[in-house]
Amino acid sequence: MGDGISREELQLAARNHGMPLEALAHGITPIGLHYLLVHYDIPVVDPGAWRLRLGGRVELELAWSLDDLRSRDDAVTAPVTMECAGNGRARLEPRPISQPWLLEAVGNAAWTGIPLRNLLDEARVADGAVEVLFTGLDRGVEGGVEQRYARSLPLEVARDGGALLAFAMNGAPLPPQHGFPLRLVVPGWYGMASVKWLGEITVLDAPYDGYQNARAYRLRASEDDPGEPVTRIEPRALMVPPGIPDFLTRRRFVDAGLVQLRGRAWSGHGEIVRVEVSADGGATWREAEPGVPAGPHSWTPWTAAWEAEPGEHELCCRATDASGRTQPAAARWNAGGYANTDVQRIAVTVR
Ligand SMILES: Nc1nc2c(c(=O)[nH]1)N[C@H]1C(S)=C(S)[C@@H](COP(=O)(O)O)O[C@H]1N2
Ligand SMILES: [Mo]
Repeated sequence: MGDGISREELQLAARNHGMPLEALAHGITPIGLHYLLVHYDIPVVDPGAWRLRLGGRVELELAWSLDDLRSRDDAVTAPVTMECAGNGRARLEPRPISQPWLLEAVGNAAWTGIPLRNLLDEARVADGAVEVLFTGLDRGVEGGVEQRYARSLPLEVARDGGALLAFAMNGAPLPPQHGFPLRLVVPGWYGMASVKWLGEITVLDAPYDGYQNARAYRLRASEDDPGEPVTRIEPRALMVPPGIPDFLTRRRFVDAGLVQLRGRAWSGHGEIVRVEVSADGGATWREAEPGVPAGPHSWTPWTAAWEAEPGEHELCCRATDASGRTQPAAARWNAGGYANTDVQRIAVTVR
């Protein structure tokens, strides 16, 4: 794994950083530690000139300034666990060439904004509507197609899925890299749905066939398989790597005795019902103790006591959600490298 990382992959990895796994200790991820994924360039947006436009299959076309949105009295704040669909991609063999995430493309921020549903209701969605399209202000070329980053959601998800139009992150104005002045946050869905630098919302009467829905973000067995769309987050548990790291390999050194393992687990398919840990590379498992999440879309903290005996160990953890989904021992390959949730493995020397 990791062999032959190309200059292009390194270039992406240097722009788009992950959350260092020790930051799993923070229930709310500090802004600078939240992972970051930007397909093109971070746009520079003039907040005075900016407007959010809502049109398409609606009875009233509406527009709001940033002040309009910020001065409304229906803003809510919710902690939402966001994870990139490509998290785990660089663990696949062969490695699909894109942003080479290992395990760290996750964060849990407190987002403040207006429920999307309220704005859709004000514009009155017309008969025949099936999807809602969200178009960002960022532009680029991807797969040979020049585009603004844009993604659609099924109408029922847009209306009833708890989506927010967020203008603040952890109580501060959205920073440029996370979507200033306004972004969508879709709880439970992989990060690609949460369009940043939002410019327009368009209610559609036919499924969107643009690049980010029809070509990217599909689970494909091969490049020419049309595949299935990537939607909700598969369950995953991660642990704070215990002890201290070796600088280069990041192997851990832990003192013998009782070690309190801790981490977070999340899923977009239902609440976390079980977290298990293994100290022998997944040969035997035992139950960890899940705690209480800060909200319905916020990750679940967990702890597990480990009696560390001198020698070499491989620590693992895995989550199971209320839908019965769990994590595989071995990676599941697909051409885009999406939704790979094979269990975390941490090499530990106990001394
Ligand atoms: N406009 C726009 N929105 C976007 C993206 C983008 O490149 N442009 N990246 C998406 C992807 S793939 C992810 S995983 C999340 C990352 O959000 P974050 O950088 O705030 O963590 O934003 C999504 N929204
Ligand atoms: Mo992503």
